Amino acid sequence: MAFQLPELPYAHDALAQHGMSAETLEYHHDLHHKAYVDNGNKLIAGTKWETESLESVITGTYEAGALAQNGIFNNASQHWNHIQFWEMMGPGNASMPSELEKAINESFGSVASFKESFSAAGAGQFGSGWCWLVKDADGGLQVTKTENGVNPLCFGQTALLGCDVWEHSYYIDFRNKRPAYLANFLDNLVNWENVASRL
Ligand code: MN3
Repeated sequence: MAFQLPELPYAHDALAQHGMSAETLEYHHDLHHKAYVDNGNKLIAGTKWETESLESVITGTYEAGALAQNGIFNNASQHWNHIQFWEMMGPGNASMPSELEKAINESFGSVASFKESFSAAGAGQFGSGWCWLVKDADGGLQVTKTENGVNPLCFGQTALLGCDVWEHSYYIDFRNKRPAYLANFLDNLVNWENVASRL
């Protein structure tokens, strides 16, 4: 089915006081995310993917190591990643629900240790990509990082939290300071209620 750019779940300036400016969201949502939608729609037109769900397009076109050649995968996965990303943030500064805190403590020892691991994954992703908190098929949580648009769906994992570490996500507000962007994301931008709802 044709990809559609969703509205942001909050106003463009709603996250500004939490470290993500309206200008960043204007570029990132209105231009970058829209481009993945538009390019994806052009590429799936007339193919068997046109009638498939977004998730099926992603898992059906993923080929490890063949990303640069795979325009349908790249645009479909980035479309899905950004839908999740917008929902995973919020202006409400939601505190972490206890069931999520318990699951994080069980897998990482503490919330602080989880944050350290997540930030290290994001800072250590060479070039464009994402860092994630995922739930494995066996129910355990782990932190991962992926290149370009690759996401947890490719590995049969559930994405609980993801952070976009492409430069377009942080360069306006944080310039080249990706670790500062990641720290601000975890401390001020994450909607922990949304993350818990994905458990
Ligand atoms: Mn992006």
